[in-house]
Amino acid sequence: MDMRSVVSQTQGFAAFTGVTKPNPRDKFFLVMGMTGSGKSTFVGRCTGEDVTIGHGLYSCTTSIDVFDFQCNGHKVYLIDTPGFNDTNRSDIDTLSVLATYLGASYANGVRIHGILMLHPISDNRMSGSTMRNLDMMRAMCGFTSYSNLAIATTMWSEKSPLCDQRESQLISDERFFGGFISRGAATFRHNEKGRLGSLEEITSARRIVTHLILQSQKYPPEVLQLQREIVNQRKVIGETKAGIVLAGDLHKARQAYERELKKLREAIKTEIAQKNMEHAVEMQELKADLEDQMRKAEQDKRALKKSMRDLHKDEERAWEKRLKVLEEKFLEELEAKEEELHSMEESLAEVRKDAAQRAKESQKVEFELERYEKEVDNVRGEVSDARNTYQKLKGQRGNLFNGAANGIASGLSAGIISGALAGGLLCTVM
Ligand SMILES: Nc1nc2c(ncn2[C@@H]2O[C@H](COP(=O)(O)OP(=O)(O)O)[C@@H](O)[C@H]2O)c(=O)[nH]1
Ligand SMILES: [Mg+2]
Repeated sequence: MDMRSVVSQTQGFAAFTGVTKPNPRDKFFLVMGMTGSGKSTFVGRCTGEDVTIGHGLYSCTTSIDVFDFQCNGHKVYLIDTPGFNDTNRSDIDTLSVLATYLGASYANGVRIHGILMLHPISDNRMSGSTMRNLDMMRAMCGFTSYSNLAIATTMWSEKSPLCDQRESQLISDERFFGGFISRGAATFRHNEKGRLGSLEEITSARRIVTHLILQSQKYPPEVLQLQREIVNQRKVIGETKAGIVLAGDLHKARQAYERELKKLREAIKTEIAQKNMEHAVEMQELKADLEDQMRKAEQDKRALKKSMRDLHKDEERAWEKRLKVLEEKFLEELEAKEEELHSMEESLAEVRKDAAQRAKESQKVEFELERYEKEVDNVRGEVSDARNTYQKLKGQRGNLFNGAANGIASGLSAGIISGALAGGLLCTVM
């Protein structure tokens, strides 16, 4: 990752969380969908950065990344979010991360202008993960109109004859896309014929983003139900609509684990009584696995009790660590670039000296010298840009990177206060 993307992602994040004031023309679009549905690829195609290989700055831990680019005269921020089917993270943790950032962003006056939901058409498990992601989407948004939602199916290159049939089912079924479509959502086949990296892929991504921009001009942004619940109503995660869906599942899972554990304990006793030690050991292992899952479920149960303030503290700690790494990385890159510049300047001085002796005879030498001087100038500009950006951001909040983290916390209360002044909203979060 180069310096420019470090800076631009940090700036994007600061804009999304309301640390820096966005321009009224700026558009914030959430990108949602299952893990593996092509979200990061889509975002990368819009910005021209490879966000899947390098990964976003924050994605390894928070899984929310903000990227911006220009589209039809608007600065568009795409917010890449984690899906509710991640094997490395519980759905409750995913919801918590979303609630933290969407809450902070809303409290600081930033509005979500549209949502893009991606769905891999190649996915044939249309019940489990798909259903879960759609349920969460509904519960998090709770909109009356979904005119600012675009649903795009991806992975058409892996098309099978079943895909068309699957698409019709998704579109017509109220439990899948049908419910959103009847309330104004539009559907797209993203990159239908093209391959990854093709021009068609870029065109298709831009077409979808353009649709969202146009819709956002016709329909004012609605506040997400999750944002209202967590900020205005000061609910804990488990009390939000989305949290209730997850809590229900968690309860069922815990009951099932308990039943299984009870059965296993009895079976182990019987095996031991019958001296079937090999069997007993196998069952002990199974029991240990179940106990582990039970512990995780207990952890999730505790997570449901977290409020915006708790989430904030958790996230702030994580941020501080992450941002420190980030700053180091940035400075390391800057140092390397400065070193490169230094050696280029040295060799330029040599070449100049050398050329001065021969210049009069040869135009070619002069031309080459000019070219090299331009090259050095470019690097000089790059270093000075990076230094300036760093200073500017650092100055903005005392310290660039800590500023973004602290800004979420301090801005949250500030946002609520200004919200109270503007709309007679009387509530304090922090
Ligand atoms: N064939 C095909 N592969 C895709 C498409 N979009 C993404 N992929 C691949 O699917 C995988 C998951 O994509 P990624 O963008 O990381 O999904 P995310 O988890 O939603 O961010 C990657 O290997 C991508 O290269 C697409 O439209 N067609
Ligand atoms: Mg991704």
